[in-house]
Amino acid sequence: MSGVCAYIGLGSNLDTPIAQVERALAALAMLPESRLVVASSLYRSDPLGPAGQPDYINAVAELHTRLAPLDLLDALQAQELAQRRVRLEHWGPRTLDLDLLLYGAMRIDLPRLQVPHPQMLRRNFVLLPLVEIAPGLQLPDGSPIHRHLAVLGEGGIQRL
Ligand code: A4P
Ligand code: MG
Repeated sequence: MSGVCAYIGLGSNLDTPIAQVERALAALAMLPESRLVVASSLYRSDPLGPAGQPDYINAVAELHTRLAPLDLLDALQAQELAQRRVRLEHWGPRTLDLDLLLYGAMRIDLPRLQVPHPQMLRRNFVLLPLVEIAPGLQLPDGSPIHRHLAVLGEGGIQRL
């Protein structure tokens, strides 16, 4: 399978988060017209957003896919639903969050889909697993991911 190299961010902080992330990775491996190339380690991270919520488990997966970006987003949202995601409040606790971080070097600015994911450069729980599996990766603007991670530092996150 060739196609485009896409990166997916996974996050969970409810209902056995490690199992939620592992189940989502298994589902990514089953996506049509796609191949799961590699998944990062799992990381435990301090919650960003409303206080008092449990720690998150985060990971990043590399997918080679022939799915168009919106079809891939549909598949990710279907999996969030399949894992009965509870969407109570913005940035609040959730059973599963799947973000399309990067889709090759494409930039997308649609109401339903912005790529690169608008928040990714502010989140070391995204960049650290991403650098683990793709240390030489660059953003569409040519800037190296590891440089963005160096700006944020590695506080509040622990590799399992
Ligand atoms: N959407 C647009 N672009 C994208 C994209 N690149 N990937 C749209 C995925 N979705 C994208 O998302 C709202 C809409 O974004 C979707 O309908 C989709 O069409 P959502 O996840 O349903 O909404 P939300 O939960 O209200 O907010 P948001 O901003 O998506 O939350 P985030 O950014 O996903 O953050 N702390 C730690 N430590 N670890 C975490 O993983 N995650 C969050 C959630 C907060 N704090 C966290 C973590
Ligand atoms: Mg999201």
